[in-house]
Amino acid sequence: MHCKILGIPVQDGAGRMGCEMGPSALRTAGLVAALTDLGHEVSDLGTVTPAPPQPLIHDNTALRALPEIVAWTTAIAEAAYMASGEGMPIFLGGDHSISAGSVSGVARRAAEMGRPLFVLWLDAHPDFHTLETTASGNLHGVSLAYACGQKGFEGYFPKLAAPVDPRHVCTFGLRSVDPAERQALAAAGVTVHDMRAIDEHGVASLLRTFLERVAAANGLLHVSLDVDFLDPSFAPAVGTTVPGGATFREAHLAMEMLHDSGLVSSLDVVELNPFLDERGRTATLLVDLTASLMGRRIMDRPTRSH
Ligand code: 5AB
Ligand code: MN
Ligand code: MN
Ligand code: MN
Repeated sequence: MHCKILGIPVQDGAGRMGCEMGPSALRTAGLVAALTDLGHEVSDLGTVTPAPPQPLIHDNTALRALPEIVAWTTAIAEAAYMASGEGMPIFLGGDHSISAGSVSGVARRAAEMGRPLFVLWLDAHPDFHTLETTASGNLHGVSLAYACGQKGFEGYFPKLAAPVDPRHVCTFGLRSVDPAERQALAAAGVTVHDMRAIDEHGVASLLRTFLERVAAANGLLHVSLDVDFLDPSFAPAVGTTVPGGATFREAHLAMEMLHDSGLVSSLDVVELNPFLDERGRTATLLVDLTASLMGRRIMDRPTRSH
């Protein structure tokens, strides 16, 4: 596989500074070598740069850095579109606002290829706020709603070439959902596997069912990995810690199953805040999870190809 790495050092979408160091920390933790060791060809395409922000006024006075995130989204969507279609783009955040661009860019490519795009959102949060409903105003909490074509982004964020069908989205690991998000997820038909469901049924059975749907539809699959999917005891380097997250092995199992499915076509690794890390352990865990997704395994197993 040809892995195409893009550094996207956005931090204005999060409530605290530090995510701009994410791409550097992931590179320092050995991402390129981990992928090369697995036999992949790796191209580091460098750092995405945004256009200059244009002034924007919105009624929701809580919104923070709207012009900056809109400018980033435009640039990221174009870079994601250009990097997709062949090989495996890996988008290194940066806070989770980068996925407004990465998902919309790969969705445009998938539509051109005539393939439905599915999204697996591994996160403590659904990031399903609109510009109206967000109370914190932090735009890392709206990216999935935007990519799914939810209302209220028109005139602010770039027009979507191909909105993701919310019924093709699976949120996994949720344990912090705001009331407006709860309603919007249900109305849009997003699949929600919260931590309660994972406790009750396990990662394997829930994920297998979703992957079977993707395969049956001949879909492409974008995986968006927010650090806070993991329990903070394993992954402390994140601004939005929520207890009760995925364990070390639950996260690896998800990655191993994703690899074996042969369905994943692009990946975000987001929300790493190296300023909050403990001697690089979160960055190292994220590199190891990416390696599991790209084929590192304990023992040999068959892999499907689609
Ligand atoms: B993350 C919250 N829903 O809107 C909000 O980390 C949290 O990308 C958003 O998942 C968390 O501020 C965004 C309370
Ligand atoms: Mn998130
Ligand atoms: Mn989150
Ligand atoms: Mn469908």
